[in-house]
Amino acid sequence: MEKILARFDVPYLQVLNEKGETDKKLMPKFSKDAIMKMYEVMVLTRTADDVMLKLQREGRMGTYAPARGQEASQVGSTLALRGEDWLFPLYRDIGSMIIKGMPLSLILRYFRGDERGMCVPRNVNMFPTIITVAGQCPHAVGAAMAAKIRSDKIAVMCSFGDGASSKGDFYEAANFAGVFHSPVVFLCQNNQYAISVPRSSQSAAETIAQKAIAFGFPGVQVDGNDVFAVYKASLEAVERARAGKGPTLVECFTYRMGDHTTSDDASRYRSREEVSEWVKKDPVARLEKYMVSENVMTGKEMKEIAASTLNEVEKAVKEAESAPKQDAGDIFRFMYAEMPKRLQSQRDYLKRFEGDINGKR
Ligand SMILES: Cc1ncc(C[n+]2csc(CCOP(=O)(O)OP(=O)(O)O)c2C)c(N)n1
Repeated sequence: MEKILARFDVPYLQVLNEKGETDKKLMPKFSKDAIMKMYEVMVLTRTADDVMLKLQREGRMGTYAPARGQEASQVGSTLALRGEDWLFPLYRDIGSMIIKGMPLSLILRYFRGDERGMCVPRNVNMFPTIITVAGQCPHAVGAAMAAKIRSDKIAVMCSFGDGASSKGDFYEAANFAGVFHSPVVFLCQNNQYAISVPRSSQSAAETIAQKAIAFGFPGVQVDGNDVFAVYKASLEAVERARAGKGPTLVECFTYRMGDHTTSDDASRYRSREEVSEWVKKDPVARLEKYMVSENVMTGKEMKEIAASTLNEVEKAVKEAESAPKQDAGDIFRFMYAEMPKRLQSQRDYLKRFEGDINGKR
């Protein structure tokens, strides 16, 4: 006997195309203010990104992972969350962190090497950003499982990259999430590269979204440079989670326009032609085209937003740079409520060199 046991679909969603035109049937209901807010945070993310790159080149910032090109994926997804929902971000997620309420000055401090920058304020339901690729996936699912046990009607969003989708941490987390029907949204920002490894070498699967099927929950691929589509798919996933219907994988098909980090040179592994094809799909420019044609905002208002966001970023930079110098012991302080002996001795060892660290000797 031979028969087909199951068939699966992997949907794709685009609402706003490269010309700035929307599919009216799919367009979510947004007020003019909501669209303006979306745009403002996307511009703030891009401005902060540009400023941080310059600061790094001037020696005023540590290694930084730019978000340029991924603003729609970050802003559209996190906007679907409420205050009580949790976000587990990755290092590149400044747009998501801003939306979740993380003060920009703290984000800047973190990338300046100040551990206190990731001491997330109590009223912000976000875990500190994690550098270990995919390490946030089990944490996020654990939090979602806990929420379910406590009957908290919340959703947890786990943000990660295409490279992270090849890690065991992701598979283990996704498996648990499926089995325990956890209220989690796996938000994969497929920016086409994991440092120099292209998506084609990352996985033989046609989409990352389809990986969800193996774990027993739905996956959808969205145009990650279309803030409306990202929002729509993320909101559906978040509402499914809150309603007790389990996890969803949302793959945002996007592009990292800049280098992987300030220590990378992307021109060594990808062509100018490839980058310029993606520049045509720029998420910020696309939203601008829409806003102008739909009379949501004028060019003059856009210029005002550019000036006010630059102002906001400069204020945050001043705040970050004028923070009191950190104690060398701080890198240990935020790890455990009670510091284990092993860490105490490492801290004491480091403290002996503190003068050197702060340039006092
Ligand atoms: C466990 C682990 N292995 C390797 C690294 C080094 N590393 C940092 S970022 C990165 C690529 C991650 O790519 P992806 O998940 O696609 O996210 P992206 O950086 O492109 O946003 C690697 C290999 C790391 N931080 N953690």
